[in-house]
Amino acid sequence: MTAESLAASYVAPGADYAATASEAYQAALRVIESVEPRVADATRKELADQRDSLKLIASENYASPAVLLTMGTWFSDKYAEGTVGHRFYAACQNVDTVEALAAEHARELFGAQYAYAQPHSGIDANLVAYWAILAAKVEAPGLADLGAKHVNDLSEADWESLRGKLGNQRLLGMSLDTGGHLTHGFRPNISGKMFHQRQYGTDPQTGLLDYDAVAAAAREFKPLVLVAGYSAYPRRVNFAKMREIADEVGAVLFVDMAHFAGLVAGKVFTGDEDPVPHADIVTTTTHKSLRGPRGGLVLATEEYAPFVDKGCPMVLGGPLSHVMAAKAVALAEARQAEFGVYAQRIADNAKALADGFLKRGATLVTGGTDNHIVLLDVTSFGLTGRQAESALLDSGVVTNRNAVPADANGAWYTSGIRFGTPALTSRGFGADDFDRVAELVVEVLSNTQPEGSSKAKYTIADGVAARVHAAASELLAANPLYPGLQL
Ligand code: DSN
Repeated sequence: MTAESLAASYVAPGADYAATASEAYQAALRVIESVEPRVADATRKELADQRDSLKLIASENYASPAVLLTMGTWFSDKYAEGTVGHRFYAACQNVDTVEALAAEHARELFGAQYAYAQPHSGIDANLVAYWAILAAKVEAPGLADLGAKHVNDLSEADWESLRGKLGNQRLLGMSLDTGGHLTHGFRPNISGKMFHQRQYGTDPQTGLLDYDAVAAAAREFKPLVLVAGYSAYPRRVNFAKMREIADEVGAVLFVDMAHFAGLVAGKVFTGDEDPVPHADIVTTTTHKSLRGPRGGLVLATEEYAPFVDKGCPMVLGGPLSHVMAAKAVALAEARQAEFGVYAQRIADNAKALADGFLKRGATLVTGGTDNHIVLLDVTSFGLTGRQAESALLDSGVVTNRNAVPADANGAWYTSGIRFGTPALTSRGFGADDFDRVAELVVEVLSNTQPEGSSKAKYTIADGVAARVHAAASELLAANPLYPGLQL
């Protein structure tokens, strides 16, 4: 499949699709304009800006017009607390339809026993998962011991005792600076306050996950929940090994696949690298490599399904029905054969980007990538992540700064830049384009100097930002975003 046909396959499946989408957006913007023209203007400008920048933020993508349009409907106006067929509100028959479709597509796509499409975001999905585990492993046996069926039946003293147990459980997850997520037990996050937490890291020499070290930490700490998954680790994880570790210490294996769900959906990660057959609960966002609307999703085994299904009222209020509808559309797209081609290209392009950096002498955390992420250590350019991020942005390259393991500059200034390939791959970028991206990034960073001892201020040599932005615009014009879509 050529880059052009790949891009076309998701934004323009029919001959007049782009024209139809153009008409739809033009009409919508006229309506918005009649009420608040500044919002219509900002909406047009956002598309123009996204069209003319190299979007390399690893957690972003471009959803199809079908997904985007599905979010702009009257489903937004409907309350539907509860679950399919069991709502606390009347007249939810159409929400039932779209929620059931989203869950069905998710189950089929990932081979999961159960799927829950209500979480509004990744953190909501993770909170639903954590509380489902606590409900299954602590609350339900606690109620049984007390001979009660429902928490409302408990005396004040028994409820206090059970609440104490719920708040006294252990979680072991990957540390933020080695690539884990805030919600994996980072103390400033609620996950680090709900649980007694401990963090595992990566090998200080290689930057790679050390399963023996994870196993040793698990044996010593004996967590209720072992968390696997990452936001900034540029390598694959062996979930069969994580399962073995969890089983050895009697932990529940929870995998957050928010970043790489598209690679699982597209069957790039299979066998030991596919978390779904190995984990008790898997969560994801739907808007990253999965290329859907902004939202969350929980997959679970039958054991945990009844607990996840109580995400509302446990953690969530009313679901975003319009977003669940868009999840159904996006998951239907991800079930098409072309999505597998797209997912493989995400990984191939990341490799091309990493190779492009390495051959130009740059330093990468773990020395490369085998997923969709490339983590560049910018200290060799004499810069902080903050300076590098800003200099790249001035040059039309949108990235985000990210900590590297044991980062001397901390989580705010950082020493790294995280790159991801899902978005530009959606535009049709191929390996040669990503090599050129590496060249442009290195050109900017090699020509950027810190100002004095500041960790934020910097100077770019004259003409470099404009020259790189012009070169980026050429690449972008050859791989247009939403080709044929006119506002
Ligand atoms: N903010 C997301 C990311 O960029 O990885 C994770 O929450």
